[in-house]
Amino acid sequence: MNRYRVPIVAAVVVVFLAIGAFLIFANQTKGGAKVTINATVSKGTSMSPGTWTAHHNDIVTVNITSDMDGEVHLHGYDIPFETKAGQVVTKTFTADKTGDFPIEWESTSTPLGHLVVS
Ligand SMILES: [Cu+2]
Repeated sequence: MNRYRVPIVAAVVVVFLAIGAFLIFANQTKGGAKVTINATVSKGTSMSPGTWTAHHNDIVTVNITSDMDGEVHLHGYDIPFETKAGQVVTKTFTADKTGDFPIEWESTSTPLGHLVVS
């Protein structure tokens, strides 16, 4: 028997374990990605897209364009977007809370959609 065989097999096993551990670790740390959401609000009554999605700890940038002045309010994160007709309002935040968070046209409490952080 080749006396180098055992160390070689051991080295191969170690490499495979390291790759496996890396892949498991990479999966567990999913999140932290940069996510951009471009939303359009019409007449303070509807929004497209109505559902915003992100993973836990993603860095979320939201660009909202409204055809009316007013406030779009993201509940849970409690972020107000003060819109001016025809202008883009941009806010960036870390999705550090999981759940389903309502988004509304604040002055009339009209539901526009929701943010889902999984
Ligand atoms: Cu509100």
